[in-house]
Amino acid sequence: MISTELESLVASAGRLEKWPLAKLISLFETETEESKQSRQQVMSYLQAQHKDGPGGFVLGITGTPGAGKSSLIGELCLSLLASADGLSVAVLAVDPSSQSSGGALLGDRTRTQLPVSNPRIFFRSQASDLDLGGVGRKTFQVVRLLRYFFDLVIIETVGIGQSEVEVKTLSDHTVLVMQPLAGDQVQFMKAGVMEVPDTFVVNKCDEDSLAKKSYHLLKSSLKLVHIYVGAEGDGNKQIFLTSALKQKGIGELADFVMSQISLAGNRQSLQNLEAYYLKKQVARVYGTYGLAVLERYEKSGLSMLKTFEEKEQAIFQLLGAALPAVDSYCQVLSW
Ligand SMILES: Nc1nc2c(ncn2[C@@H]2O[C@H](COP(=O)(O)OP(=O)(O)OP(=O)(O)O)[C@@H](O)[C@H]2O)c(=O)[nH]1
Ligand SMILES: [Mg+2]
Repeated sequence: MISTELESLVASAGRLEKWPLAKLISLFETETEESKQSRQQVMSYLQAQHKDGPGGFVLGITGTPGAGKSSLIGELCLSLLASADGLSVAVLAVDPSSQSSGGALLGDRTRTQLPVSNPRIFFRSQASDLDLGGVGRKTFQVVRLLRYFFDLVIIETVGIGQSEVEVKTLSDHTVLVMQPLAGDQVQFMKAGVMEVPDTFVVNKCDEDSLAKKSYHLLKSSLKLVHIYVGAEGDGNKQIFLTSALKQKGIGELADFVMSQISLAGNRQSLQNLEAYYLKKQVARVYGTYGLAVLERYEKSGLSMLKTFEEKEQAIFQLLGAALPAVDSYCQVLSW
């Protein structure tokens, strides 16, 4: 059962009202007992309302620091809002946490030029978890919520190795944004990172000659690692050349994003995503032992539980229950 207060918050968020959305997101980012209970109520309610799952398409945008991700997202949103009638977009910018203070710089709020007063767009900045590089638990929680309210959820994260893989698990489509290539970046491509993105964008192609050169250099570099660029299909990937500064190539990228949104079966299921994060949570606290217990429990009863929160609570209760047994065993040994 959902409380009346939460029900009205969800209804207002469903109308894309900014303050209720922000309040709900905060509930999903906080790890208190109370917020967990509220989260469970909200998720059960939303799941009951959306029998076919959430409709939102998740676009992950990653890339090296300063490649122009925020600027590009700003331009892309403007183009999407202008061309797609009624499309609603949420942007979740995951800032790298500052190591010294543990807080986020939240610089993206000022850099992304989003028409934030537009009722069809919502922007949220989030500090990344220190232990996980680019995206983490909080990002997962917020993305699974936003997918119920928005047609498109864009995640911006700085690409630093592992985070590309993380953002890919959260996203239905992943885009790697880079700057026009220099020779040393070709080396970086061999590190296995290039297999991760579905699509490549070379931003800062302010001049056409630079755009052409970048396209050919990237295409031939990708070929070296057996990634082929060309028309869609046959496992080919695409390269887009953009300039956020001069608004070049943005319309093409927006059209491509719209085509991805409209492709049926192009969304990963929320269940898979939740199962992945449950495993991750368990492994983080209890390691391989926890994973072994989870695997057995999944076969016997965990799958009967409906929400991620119920499952999380049940497995952690079970794993925690083993500790008193260990204590009594140790006591027996010490006698
Ligand atoms: N010349 C040129 N500069 C650009 C372009 N896009 C972004 N910039 C500039 O590049 C710098 C970084 O842009 P951001 O959009 O903040 O890049 P980012 O990838 O989001 O940066 P982080 O989030 O800090 O990793 C800013 O000074 C932008 O003005 C472009 O198309 N051409
Ligand atoms: Mg940025």
